[in-house]
Amino acid sequence: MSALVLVSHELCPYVQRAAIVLAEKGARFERRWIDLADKPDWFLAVSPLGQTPVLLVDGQPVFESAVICEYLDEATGPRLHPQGALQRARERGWMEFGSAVLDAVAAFYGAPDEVSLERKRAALRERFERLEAALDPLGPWFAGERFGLVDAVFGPVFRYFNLFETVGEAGFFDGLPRVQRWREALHARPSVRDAVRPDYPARLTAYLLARGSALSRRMAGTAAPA
Ligand SMILES: N[C@@H](CCC(=O)N[C@@H](CS)C(=O)NCC(=O)O)C(=O)O
Repeated sequence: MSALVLVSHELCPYVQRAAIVLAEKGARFERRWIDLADKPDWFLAVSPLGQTPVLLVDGQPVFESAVICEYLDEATGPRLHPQGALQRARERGWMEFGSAVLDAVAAFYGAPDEVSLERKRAALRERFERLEAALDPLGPWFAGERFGLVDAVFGPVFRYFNLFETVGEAGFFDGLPRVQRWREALHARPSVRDAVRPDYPARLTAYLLARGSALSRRMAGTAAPA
């Protein structure tokens, strides 16, 4: 078995994907934490885009989270991707969609003013309505009874909403029962739960408060009255 090191940032949702897949595989791996605000030279040497995650496999870097997940799925059992080429392609498409949802989440928490915050909220809601239509009717996972790579991608997406709800930003999943059930199943999955450190909520809160965004002001209780 190769020596695996997952180069990580404490808040990075893309890192979490790889950590979830590693846990699902039961793989032994080391986590090496870095500060993206102060990237060490050794990290820049192995990360062509200067981004986390990077997986070091016997010292050889693999970058881009989807590529890391696919590599791990090919290299170690049990397979998380489905057997059929078409089904695999479809799930890869929804993994890409997961990255677009992460962009929409960042646009929401980074929205500079109240008008754009509401616009970004609506855009995010539209993404989840799309997912509702794509999810397996019985669940609990994206495609039914098999936990797949696409499920690993969405664990970190839903984690943001745990925090949003504690600061009164709720209702994103109202009327979307399949999405709600999927979110709950992911929340309870040990690989998803353990993909972040225990201080993650406090760190994310500090990060969001420091954005200078409409959400930061709401969180700090300084939003202008509507
Ligand atoms: N497409 C990349 C995105 C990774 C990414 O955006 N990583 C962020 C942290 S979550 C990063 O390293 N940002 C630092 C930078 O871009 O300088 C992937 O899927 O791995």
